[in-house]
Amino acid sequence: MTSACLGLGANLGDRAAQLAEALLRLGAVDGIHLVAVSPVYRTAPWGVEEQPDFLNLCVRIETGLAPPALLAACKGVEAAMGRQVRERWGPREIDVDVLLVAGVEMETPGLTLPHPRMLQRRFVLAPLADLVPDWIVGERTIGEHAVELGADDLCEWDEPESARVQMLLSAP
Ligand code: X6L
Ligand code: MG
Ligand code: MG
Repeated sequence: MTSACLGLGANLGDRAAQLAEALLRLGAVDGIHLVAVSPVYRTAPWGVEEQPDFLNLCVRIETGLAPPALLAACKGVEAAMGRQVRERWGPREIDVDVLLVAGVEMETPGLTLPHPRMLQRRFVLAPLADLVPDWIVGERTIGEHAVELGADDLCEWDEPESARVQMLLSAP
């Protein structure tokens, strides 16, 4: 079994409900066990700025799946939830990304680990730093990367939506 972290985001529909549904679906996958879920952050959209704010969170898992199978499981959850193919970087009802797999560095056409752009994204680093502040990526810990990136655009703990996700996870 290997520890890994996934990043989830949603900016269409009932975002917290979709995050919770994705977590339940991930936890139901053979070979994926949820360990800890970060708080929910409300975050400004990156890439395409004219779209609704996102809710983002990260989840720590234990998995017996190799990285390509883990990625396939994430894409399977997106597909099962009816994620539409829309414009690049555009709005989506659910997004599940593989961020980190402990001890794995790899670069393939379909999957690069650690996630190549996660250190520039506040909406990834903030929840990730809540979960695994001491994991090392490159030369620094996640906590140090988060401090280095600092605060800029909207990226704030959404207390009510965090509570809703927790509630939906415990009593779906
Ligand atoms: C210049 C050009 C600067 C492109 C940034 C950043 C593009 C991130 C795509 C970029 C650029 C992305 C989320 C999001 C997206 C999310 C928030 C992406 C893919 N996903 N914004 N934008 N949360 N807040 O999960 O990450 S599209
Ligand atoms: Mg993403
Ligand atoms: Mg994605």
